Amino acid sequence: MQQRANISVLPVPFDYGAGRGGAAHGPAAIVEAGLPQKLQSLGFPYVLHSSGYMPDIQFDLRTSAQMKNWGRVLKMSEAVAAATAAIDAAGDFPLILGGDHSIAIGTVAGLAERRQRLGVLWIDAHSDLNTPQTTPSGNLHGMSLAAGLGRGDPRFVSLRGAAPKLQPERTVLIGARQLDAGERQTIASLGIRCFTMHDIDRRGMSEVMEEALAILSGAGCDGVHLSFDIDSVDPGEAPGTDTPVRGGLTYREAHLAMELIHDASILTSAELVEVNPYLERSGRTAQLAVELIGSMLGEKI
Ligand code: 4U7
Ligand code: MN
Ligand code: MN
Ligand code: MN
Repeated sequence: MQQRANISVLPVPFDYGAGRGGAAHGPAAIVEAGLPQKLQSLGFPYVLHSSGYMPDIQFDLRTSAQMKNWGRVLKMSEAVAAATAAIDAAGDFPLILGGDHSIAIGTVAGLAERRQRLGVLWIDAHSDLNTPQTTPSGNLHGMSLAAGLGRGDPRFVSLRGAAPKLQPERTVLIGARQLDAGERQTIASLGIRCFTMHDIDRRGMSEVMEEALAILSGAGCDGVHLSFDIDSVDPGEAPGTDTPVRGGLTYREAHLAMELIHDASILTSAELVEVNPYLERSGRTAQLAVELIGSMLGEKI
């Protein structure tokens, strides 16, 4: 991102897209772990939005086996899309704090409003490419990237108008290590670039990120969104998350990825999702989130 841009921090206290509760408290945990102080110490002007833009979803009980709590996810997505689009239109850098990863249905829809060639860097143990037809769980946080790419229920796919919001050639995955059969098929048939943990093991994070960033730099993007799922990091470092998968990014690999993203100067927005402070006592996962945001903004450790 451009140095000195105004950062607009949008909390999304929402967890009905995940299989259990707790991630709704992620934004508060990340703020309490020192995000404002971090932004200040790095010299970024910032505003911290309240969650007052979120609609009342308590009594929306619309649900199905294939899309659990879809009514609540839809209402949240509409509000998040509107808030994200407004921040982007104002020329600020949207920094969205999740919440479970279903919030990306909203953020991507909001960003795509002004950016028809939006690139996305999806750092995650998973690919979140399930649809209501392929999902093994019915949890919408496993379907958010699919929705952005135009796959799934039309109410999500066409949120705020035109679909698809994303194109496969501007979509890059990093850190994948738990892909469902239907997701593998989608990656292959759409030709999405997916750097798995195997690739990172063999080639090293530095080379993998270099290639990933070169793909996005050369893809004619009119913006690049980072969607960082904290479960990409190894559960030893990031235990406070709903769907941990062993064999993840080390502390240093995660930071290096963020540092290289900063150095490429291509980001126009970012989100950090899936921190669930209910699953640990130490607060180390939220602390890690703050540190990683620091590296994304130019801190070198
Ligand atoms: B996350 C899963 F089956 N693929 O669809 C599913 F393994 O946002 C997990 O990346 C999804 O954390 C994880 O339920 C969603 C499962
Ligand atoms: Mn995810
Ligand atoms: Mn994940
Ligand atoms: Mn998860």
